[in-house]
Amino acid sequence: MKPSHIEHIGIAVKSLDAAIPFYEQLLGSPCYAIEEVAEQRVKTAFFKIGQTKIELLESTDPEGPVGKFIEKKGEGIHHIAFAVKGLEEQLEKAKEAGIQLIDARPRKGAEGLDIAFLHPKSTFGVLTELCEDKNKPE
Ligand code: CMX
Repeated sequence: MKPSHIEHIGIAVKSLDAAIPFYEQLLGSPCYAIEEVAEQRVKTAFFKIGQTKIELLESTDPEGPVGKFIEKKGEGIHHIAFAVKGLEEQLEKAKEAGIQLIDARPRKGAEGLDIAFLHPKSTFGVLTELCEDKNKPE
């Protein structure tokens, strides 16, 4: 798939209000965006570190993916997201290679990116996201 870089690391937290000041201090830069992704039942907060972002995820519903994750495993790294080109073709290739897709087709995620998840059962236990920013100039 040859991703260009790690687009972001998603970290599940119980409270954005509690976690944001820590990450602002750790990274030495302010949280630059807070966005609710209603479809995913999360509220997200973003920080930049080089080309990569840290995405804090607070659940808005205990039955949503992050709510269930925190209930089962507690706070911590939830997923890793790789920036790819040609997401649709990459998903086809992943499927052909026998990787279990959570999203068979790209959908819209935070910050307007096209995203798709690969199942952690197929990726050595790490929930893996592929994403493409179609608005980014080449
Ligand atoms: N990382 C690693 N493993 C995970 C995981 C995660 N984030 N979430 C669940 N799992 C594991 C579970 O521990 C479980 O393993 P065992 O069978 O060994 O116990 C297995 O995956 C299945 O878990 P489950 O609880 O039965 O299934 P869920 O209903 O929780 O679904 C998953 C898990 C990954 C399919 C679901 O969370 C999903 O579709 N995730 C993609 C969407 C998402 O995470 N959205 C939130 C972020 C959105 C954003 O960034 O904008």
